[in-house]
Amino acid sequence: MEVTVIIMKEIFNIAKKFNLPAEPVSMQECTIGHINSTYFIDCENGERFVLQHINTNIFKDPDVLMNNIVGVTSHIRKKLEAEGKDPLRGTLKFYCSESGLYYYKDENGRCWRLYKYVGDVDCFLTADSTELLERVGWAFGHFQMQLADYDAGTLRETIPNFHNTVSRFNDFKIALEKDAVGRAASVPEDIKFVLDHAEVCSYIMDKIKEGDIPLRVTHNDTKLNNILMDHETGEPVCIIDLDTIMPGSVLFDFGDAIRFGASSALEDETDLSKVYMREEAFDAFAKGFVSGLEGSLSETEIMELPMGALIITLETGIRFLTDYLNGDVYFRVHHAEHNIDRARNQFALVRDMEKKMPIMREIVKKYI
Ligand code: GN1
Ligand code: MG
Repeated sequence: MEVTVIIMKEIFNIAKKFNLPAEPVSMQECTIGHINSTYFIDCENGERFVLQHINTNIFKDPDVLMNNIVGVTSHIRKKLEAEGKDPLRGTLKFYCSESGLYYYKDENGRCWRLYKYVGDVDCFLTADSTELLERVGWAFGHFQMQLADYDAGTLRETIPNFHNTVSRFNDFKIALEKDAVGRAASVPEDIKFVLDHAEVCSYIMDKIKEGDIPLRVTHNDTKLNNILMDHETGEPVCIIDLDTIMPGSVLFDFGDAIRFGASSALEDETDLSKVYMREEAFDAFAKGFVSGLEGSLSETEIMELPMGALIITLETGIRFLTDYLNGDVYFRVHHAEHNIDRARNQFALVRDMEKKMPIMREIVKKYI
């Protein structure tokens, strides 16, 4: 039997543990995403599901992970139902496995989960249209509003210190000291870039500690491709990739969305002359985001949005560089230089944001 047939059979057997309504007949692997492995499963009755292998090296406790996700999606589902909207489109529906849990542990100890595929949607890796970015911004802002009354006390941290840039910097220092795979000597400029930015790493954490920036329930991974848009109307439908929903700052979600969606290039573009922050994209996203939050942001939060973008971009670059130094143990890479390429790309974006900080501040001022 061909390897792909064996894999398909194995994947189907795992999917069947979730009491599928009909026999699975075909499967397609989704290659986007640096952490989990994702498969689309088509059943004989025409229904489609998404099966994911949870990366438990990273999400160490699948019970905590799925409790957060099921809690949050149930909360959103109730709101959608009350508003007369289709909950099967507006949020993800996860299925219990035969064990009664929202994941299945196979005989090799691997954990899997299954949810219903949301159809007739588009998912973008880049966005030229400012109109699209304004809608995406609105949707991520609205998502925080949907969770504004969610009991944050029931949420557990799936990855502790996820957006604690200071602790990301410390992890980088440890990786540098260990130099586990002997790569440090080959990337002196990138290392210097991070060391030169040591002080700014505490910017958001200090504001949170001082009480200037409140904690909210945040998504924490607001990449453009984590939102599904209606294929017909172009309206935002559903926010996906809910693994890192935790208490956090609005600056994290805004920042991560800008570093990805307002960049002129993909995250791993190696021609750095092509990498810059598009002001008009920043403006459109900021406009949508603030309006999605329906006046609930403080003036300080709005004025700090540009620094949120800079810090999260810097943090992501630090994480890529750290993983490069550690020997590519965290992010999925497609070639040996992938993590260093990504890190340089993020640092190029940081440099551009540093230059454009006054412009970004002028932009957000309009939305106070
Ligand atoms: C990872 O799930 P995915 O691949 O979209 C990472 C994010 C990074 C992103 C960089 C749990 O996201 O934090 O911003 O890669 N997710 C986790 O592209 O670490
Ligand atoms: Mg993710």
